[in-house]
Amino acid sequence: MPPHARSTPDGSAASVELARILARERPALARAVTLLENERAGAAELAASLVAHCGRAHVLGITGAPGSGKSTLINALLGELTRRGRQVAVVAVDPSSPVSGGALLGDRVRMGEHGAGDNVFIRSLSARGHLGGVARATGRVVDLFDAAGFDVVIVETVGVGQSEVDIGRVADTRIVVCAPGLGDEVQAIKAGVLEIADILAVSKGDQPDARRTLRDVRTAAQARHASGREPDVVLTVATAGQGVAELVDLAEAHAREFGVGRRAREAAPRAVAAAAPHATDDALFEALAGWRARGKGVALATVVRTWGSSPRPQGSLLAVAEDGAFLGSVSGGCIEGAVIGEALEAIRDGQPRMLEYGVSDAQAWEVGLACGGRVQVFVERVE
Ligand SMILES: Nc1nc2c(ncn2[C@@H]2O[C@H](COP(=O)(O)OP(=O)(O)O)[C@@H](O)[C@H]2O)c(=O)[nH]1
Ligand SMILES: [Mg+2]
Repeated sequence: MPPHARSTPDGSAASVELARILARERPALARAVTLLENERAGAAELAASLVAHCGRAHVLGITGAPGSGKSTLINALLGELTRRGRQVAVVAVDPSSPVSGGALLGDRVRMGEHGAGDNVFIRSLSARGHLGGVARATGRVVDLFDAAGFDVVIVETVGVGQSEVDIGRVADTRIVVCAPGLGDEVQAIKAGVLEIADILAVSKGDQPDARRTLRDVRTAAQARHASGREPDVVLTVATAGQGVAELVDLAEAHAREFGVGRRAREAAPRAVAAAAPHATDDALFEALAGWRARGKGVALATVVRTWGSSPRPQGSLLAVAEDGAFLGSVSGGCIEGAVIGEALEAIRDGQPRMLEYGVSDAQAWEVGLACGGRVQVFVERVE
């Protein structure tokens, strides 16, 4: 049983659903994407509860101008990655097209070849409503697939500056696709693509202009050498599967060198930074009272028992508001995400819960209690 589910023995609908997600049950994944994409009630809580399970997937960002061959390349990558035994999820983001639109339908048909397999899960996201929605939904859906245990999560976005999704934020390895001709390569360089690319893939290598484009892109990549890491360059013919294994090799080498879990790494220090300045109990209760006065639901987490080298003593407090604001600390930052997720659920369902995390427990690795020790935390809604 996934650890998170075990820590909520109340068997609430949300914890059952989370258990199904962690078990990578496809209907649960599909429901979760829809919930997150449409920001329905419960989306923020689900997102918060996923965080503790994230950080293992290799997130590949694939970006480039429309028509540059991203979807075709992803289709080829799916073949190569599954041959290598990887479980792969794809999030295709195209804010300019509705889900049923031609471009995305085309994406689905091409990528659909692999969609039926248990090792591949593909979803398209589109902008619905307000600005910022796609970016937030994309990050959350990537977390969902990461938490569900996919080894690789591929995010397809339209070229730099044309998408509100900042691929540099989301992806561990950023692949920029440059198609031959049309001055795309020059455009790409102008658009600052070189600054974000870890790997430059010159697509449609079977086209007459491809060699020249490859030369131009190589020259541009070398020029960046002075200002940072020189991006790798690879020529691909996705329609014939050429250069695809090499691209996967380069991506995997990049992950080995720079690690994965960029999103998780960015989120974790935030949690630590916010939690670390030990709020005095007075300050914490003052904040709690302030949130309640503004009509927000609130919960309080209390460390009730510690073993070994737990970084926070018994009686340490963490206050959480329904919008995700929090103050205080129950650990060195390593289980705050999980506890906040539980607190949000407690605010919603009113059920108090006792949680346990620790190195002597099978859960330890799952919750990333890198700071050691073992801890029991009681979480309750404050009325
Ligand atoms: N000749 C050739 N055409 C390709 C190749 N890869 C993609 N295409 C074509 O380029 C067009 C755009 O591809 P698509 O993958 O939809 O581009 P995206 O908009 O970047 O996702 C399609 O007509 C593809 O068939 C390739 O390796 N060689
Ligand atoms: Mg596409």
